[in-house]
Amino acid sequence: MTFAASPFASVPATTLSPAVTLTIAGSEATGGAGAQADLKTFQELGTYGIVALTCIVSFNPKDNWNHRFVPVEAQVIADQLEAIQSCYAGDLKTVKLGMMGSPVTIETVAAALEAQEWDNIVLDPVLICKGQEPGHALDTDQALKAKLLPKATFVTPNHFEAEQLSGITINNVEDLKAAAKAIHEVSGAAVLAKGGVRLEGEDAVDVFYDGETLEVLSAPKVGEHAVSGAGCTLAAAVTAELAKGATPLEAARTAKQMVTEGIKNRKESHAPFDALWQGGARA
Ligand code: PXL
Repeated sequence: MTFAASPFASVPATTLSPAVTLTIAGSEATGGAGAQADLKTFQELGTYGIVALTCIVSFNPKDNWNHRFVPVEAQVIADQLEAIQSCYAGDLKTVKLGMMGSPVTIETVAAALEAQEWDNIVLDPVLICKGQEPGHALDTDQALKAKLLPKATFVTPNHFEAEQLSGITINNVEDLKAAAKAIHEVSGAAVLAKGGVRLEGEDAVDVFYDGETLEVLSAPKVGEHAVSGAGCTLAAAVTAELAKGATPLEAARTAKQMVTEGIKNRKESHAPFDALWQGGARA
């Protein structure tokens, strides 16, 4: 039996049993970002998607759509991961790390990661969440850098996160390249640093660097506004492609293409931002 290949599948999902992909991430209730975006991406790219929830984010329409954030108790995160890792032992080799939200969550996740071998640990270094208390957010950022960044095999910082992780101010593509290199030096991971709509110019430009290959991935900007779920979808698509056996560079190219199509075919709502649709290439 074969599965119909998604238009993005640089590596077609032709095996009987789909590759398993886990996201350890937060719920974003409106479905644009977080675990919901990850699962839709996994499905679209033909992997078997699983979620362990770290927190629940509910935008607040009465307060400028700021984030209401509720962490999932550490023991409940550990329980989810115990169930998942026992269920798919031997099969589960690829994980995506999304929003963690607290130092204790990061410690819990780091311990679960250490309980087994991984082929791919894709870290979307979600550093801030609007609505979190600043002191708490800083502790979370430090824990993420200390405990998860060193475990990552692939990191996908956005403009802000790339500045924070590299210490470099990013105003143009050359700065983005320098930041990608610096983040590779500290983590050893392949890096896909996202300029997105934040850098001036006609194109949304991202930089891939894995210690050997430096590649600028570029696509014409679709509007000038960031779309909800673009970062989550990009990292989830990298995760799915790696799980199917793509190289990091192939995975990055496929992910960029999927995000571009998803933004072109985005979903409007009453929120002041649109959300990427993972089925964009089917539209
Ligand atoms: O896009 C970053 C992100 C990740 N995870 C969750 C979120 C958001 C942004 O809203 O809510 C759960």
